[in-house]
This record gives sequence, structure tokens and C-alpha cells, in this order.
Amino acid sequence: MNNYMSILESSLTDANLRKLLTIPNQSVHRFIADAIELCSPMKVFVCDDSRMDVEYIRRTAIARGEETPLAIPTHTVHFDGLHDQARDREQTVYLVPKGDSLGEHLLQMDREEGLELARKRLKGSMENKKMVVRFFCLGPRDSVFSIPCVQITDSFYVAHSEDLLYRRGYDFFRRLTEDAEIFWMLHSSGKLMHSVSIDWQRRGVAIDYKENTVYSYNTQYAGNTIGLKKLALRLAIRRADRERWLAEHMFVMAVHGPNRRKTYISGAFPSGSGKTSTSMIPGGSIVGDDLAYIRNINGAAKAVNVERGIFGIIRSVSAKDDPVIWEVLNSHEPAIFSNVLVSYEGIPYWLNDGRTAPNRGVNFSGDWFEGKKDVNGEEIPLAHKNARYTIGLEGLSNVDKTLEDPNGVELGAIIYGGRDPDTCVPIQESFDWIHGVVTIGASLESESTAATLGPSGIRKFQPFSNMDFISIPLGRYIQNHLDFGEFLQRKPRIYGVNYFLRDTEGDFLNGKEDKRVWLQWIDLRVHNEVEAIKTPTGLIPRYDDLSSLFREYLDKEYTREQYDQQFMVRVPELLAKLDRIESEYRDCVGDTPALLATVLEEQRQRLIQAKSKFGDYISPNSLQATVQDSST
Ligand code: OXD
Ligand code: MN
Repeated sequence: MNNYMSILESSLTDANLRKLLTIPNQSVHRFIADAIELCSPMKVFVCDDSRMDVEYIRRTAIARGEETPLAIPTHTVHFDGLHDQARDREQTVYLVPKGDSLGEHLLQMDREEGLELARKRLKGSMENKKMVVRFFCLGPRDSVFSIPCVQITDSFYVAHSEDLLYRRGYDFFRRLTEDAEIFWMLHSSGKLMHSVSIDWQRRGVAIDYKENTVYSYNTQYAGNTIGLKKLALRLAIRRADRERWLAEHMFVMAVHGPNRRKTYISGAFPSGSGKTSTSMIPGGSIVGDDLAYIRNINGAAKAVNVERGIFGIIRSVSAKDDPVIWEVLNSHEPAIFSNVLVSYEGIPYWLNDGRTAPNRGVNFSGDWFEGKKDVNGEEIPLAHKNARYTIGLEGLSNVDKTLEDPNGVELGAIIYGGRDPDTCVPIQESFDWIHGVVTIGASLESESTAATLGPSGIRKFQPFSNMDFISIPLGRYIQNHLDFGEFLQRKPRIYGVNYFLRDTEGDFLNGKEDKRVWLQWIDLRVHNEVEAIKTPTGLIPRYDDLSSLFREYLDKEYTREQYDQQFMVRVPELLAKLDRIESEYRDCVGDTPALLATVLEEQRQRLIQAKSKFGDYISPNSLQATVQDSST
């Protein structure tokens, strides 16, 4: 496109053009001119991050009906369409250049065809709308972790949400060199009726990794549209692959241990499986709840939060269980609620919030009353299961001081957890880095939740809780993890946690707050202050240590019966899981590291041996051998 300057000059007002040209990067100008040519917006607004511009975005989201003010003046609510309330995994595809392949597990299509389709869908999509152009920085600014990102959207809700969730980047872009690697995001909600995307049957997310560009169209749900969240994660994973670091679906938080020490932990959980609540554990401090970049800096695994806010699931957030979030959501800190119920007084309610909800109000189905049914005769709940809140972290009383540290924090531990009803114990430490990567990260399974479209409660293969976002062949991603650990001088320990273990009646074996004890135990292990019991699948806590941690941190009696039930080694279930995992990797033609099969086989042999000695269900008390330290 040679005439990009004339496109910009004819489409932008002088003030907007000036704002744009203050960024001296021609690739930025070209990308915006191309988007204008493609989407034909009525007007273009360039946001320079001034208070005035940021406020304009919020006000316009309200004026256009994308958001509605609530009783607290800094709060708004946004509704997504009935069929657009979660990430659409099936319509999120990688555009793969000829001759390239991303392996068996990823949805991909020919790049040329995919680009043609995306551009067809986006053609003229902003005809009667205003285009917003925003600049952000993923990770702290001016750091080795920083990634500049341009977002173009016709949704002021998207532009507003990003303001709460990401670090503003206009000034950062002004300082960028011409060769800086930028992530590019182009989104259009498509045709709207009552401010809601109506062409959801033609929605899609197309990831053109060759050009670091993501196209998203005919959708509004933030997981499909907020380019800096999961769309940029997919590009970051590819960049991390090239540069030998890790881009992960992980929180970062600090456990506060004895003598005021802090142990930083990152943790990967599939959406809706306890990630945010773990990052907000009482007594700890939060760096981030969803996305982390991790680099080897002088032999240590250093992590930063990619974001600066939370797009959290609001279901079950209550004053009792989530006091810190509750306080912010009831304060005057800016917040956007989505897909909740709003009472006629402008108060938001959601499922399982511990209050008595009104029996009428407005929700994603329009005017709502108790007993309202959908077209299939199903009762419409007062709020969607995947209803959300969007807030900045700065309002939280437990935000960690290191949030903006350009050097990141050193990780003492990495944890992986899923919704696992019947295999893994509530917490175990891997024998070493390789064992952790293979038998915990790469072997994670989890029951599906409302964060993605489709039925919930189905057990799915969820390696590293990052399966939805991995953008390189899975085997290569695993090899990168193995290599990353090999080059670390101080390796974080790796843990598997399971908050969803059930008994034979189907009842959960743990309380919600128990996770605090698991984290405190990790802190003690990282500092070699407690021993552990060796089981065929990893190192588990001793009863006495847990019982004193339960007393100290939760003021709870923890019985031997509870311990025996929770930490019992369920050999048949664990062997069946190994079969499932091995068969997943068998399909992963060619790219699975050979080590994976060896480490899984060793695990199988340990389980078989233990079974021959102790039977199918092994009480932790039978496993006498204790170890002082793991060999990480
Ligand atoms: C999220 C998700 O919203 O993973 O964080 O779906
Ligand atoms: Mn997430």
C-alpha cells in the first residue's frame, strides 16, 4: 500500500492525524491505513492516553449503549449477545503458510484462504461506526519483557476494558525504534442490533502469526475480542519459542511465609478452575491473575504480569469467600460488569453471590423475571455462568509492590491445577523439573467450564492449562519447557494441585479455603523447612505438617481421616489417566520429545509396583519413606 499517507490524511481529522504521526513508526501508519481501507469507518479516533481521550472512550461506550451506568458512578454493565458469552474455540484458527504445520492438536487453515475469509468478513464492517486506535504495552514498560501492541476496534467497550486491563502505551510507542516487533489486533463487532453483535454465526478469530496480526470479527465477548488477552498470548507463545522464554496462562503471586519472607509462585489453571482465587489467597499478595511472561535472567526464572487488571469470573464471588474482590467491586474503583443481573436500582447481582437477588431486572436476555424461559423452554438464570468483572489491580488492597518491576519476580515454584474429580491428590511436588513438566504440566486434564462455548463438566486434555492458546506444535512447546529448566541455575519447584477431588459419593473432599494451606506448604518446601512423603507420582505433605498449617492459617482441625482420604493414591484411576495421556501424545506425530514417553513409563512402573505391594488404593500412611529434599 503506497498511498497509506493519503488514506490517513483523508480519513483522520487534523487532531487525530497529529496524534498518530507523533508516533514515528511507519509500520504503525501502514497498519492503520490498511484497516481503514478494509473496514471503511465513518470516523477514526486515535487515543493518546490523555485523561480526556480515555474518558471519551468510556463516555462513548455508554452513549452508544455498549455499556450502561450503574448505581456507583464509576461502574458500568455490558451485555454480550445470547450466543456470544464465552470464548469460541471452534472458530479460533491459526492461519498457516503453505508448508507449515502446527501438529494434530491445533485448529489451523491455509493462510491465504483464512486471510481472504477474515478480510471478507471485515470488509466495510465499520461503515457507520467510529474506529478506535489504541496503543498498549504487554508486560511492564521499558523492560526486556515489554511487547508493544496496537489495538484497532469499533467497540468502545473493548477499548474501555483494555484501559483497565493493560498498560497504556502511547508514550512507549513514541519511543519505539522502527524495527520493534509489534503485535497487531484488528477487531470489529460487525452488525449490531441493540448494541449487540448479530452476525455471531459468522464470527471468528484468525491468527496470522506470520505477520503478528490477529483479526476478530462479529463477536463482542471479551475473550474473543480483547486483542491483548488471549489473542496476543498466542502470538507471544510463538515469539517466546523463538527467543527461548515462556509465555504462560498463569497467575503470579507471593505467598507470605514465616519471618515476613515472600515466595513467588506462578500457577496455570484452565479458565474457571480457581486461578484467580488462588492468586488472591488471603495473606498473600497478587502480581497478576491470568497471564505471565517468564524469562531466564541470570539463571533465575523471572516472571511478570502481562496485564495490569483482572477480567474475572464473577460467579460465586462473595463477601465471605472473596473479601478483597468484594471490597473493590463495592468501592468507587472503576469496574465493568458483564452478563450479570442489574436491578432497577442499578445494583449488579450474579450467581451464588451470597445475597438475596431481586426477582426482576435486566440481564443478557433483556428484561428478566424469575421463571423466564428461553426458546427451548429452559429457565434463564439471573446471570450467565460466565458473567465477569473487569477491574484494574491498583484498587486491590493485596496488590504486590512488584507489579511494575521491569525485572520481574523470581519464581520459587510453579503450580498446575485442573478440575480433576478422581486422580490427583490435592497437592504434590514433582521429583524434579523434568518429572514436573511431563507428569504434571504436560499431563494436565480438566473438566470443561462455561468460559468456553459447549457443554461443561467434560474431562479434557489441558496440558499446561494452555492448550487453548498454544500456537506451536505441542511437542515443541513441551521441549521448550524442558530446555528452559535445563538452563536455569535456580529452578522453581513444580507442583500439581487439585481443588476438585471428590469422594465416591461425588462430594468435594476439600473446602475452598484449603488452598491457602497448600500454598503455605509450598513456601516451607521451597525453603527446605518440611519433609515430604514419596509416593509413586510425587512428594506429598506429612499429616503433622498439614495439621499444624490448618490450625495456624485456617484455625481448623484437620483430621487423619481427611488426610487419608484426600492423599490416598488411587492406582486404577492414575493408570487410566496415564493411558489417556499417552494416547494423546501418540497422535502428536513426530514432535513429542522422546523423554516424555520414558518419564510416563517410569511413573507407570512405580504405580504398578506400589499396587502389587499395597493394593489399588494406597493410604499415605503405608508409604513410609520420607525425603528431606527433592532433587530439583
Ligand atoms: C479468561 C479465559 O477469561 O481464560 O481468562 O477464558
Ligand atoms: Mn484465562
